[in-house]
Amino acid sequence: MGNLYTRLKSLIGVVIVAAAVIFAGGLHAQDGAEVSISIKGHRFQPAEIHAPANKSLTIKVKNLDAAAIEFESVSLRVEKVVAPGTEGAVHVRALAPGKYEFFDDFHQETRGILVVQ
Ligand SMILES: [Cu+2]
Repeated sequence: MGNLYTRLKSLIGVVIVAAAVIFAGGLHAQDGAEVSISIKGHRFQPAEIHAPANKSLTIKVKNLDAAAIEFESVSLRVEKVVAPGTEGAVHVRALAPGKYEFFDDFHQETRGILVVQ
């Protein structure tokens, strides 16, 4: 029966590790919100993105165009160059509810809005 006890112990160990990983993953998800956006044909897709208030935010910007872009926002106080065919992550502080405009600083007609609520 010693063998069964050892196997049971290691099984419990595996379950505890799995539970810890799931728990840590859940905590991490609560740290901040994440939203994804693409640029294609010098347009943001979608042109309006939404995020929860009072949570730090990561905006993942995928540049599907052949030219570099610079994701920029005065009100969000961020700017980040994203090379063609790559994805950049823009980190934003926790925000009050409101609308925050952003644009591609290299192609200023390319504009979008972040709605925080
Ligand atoms: Cu700029």
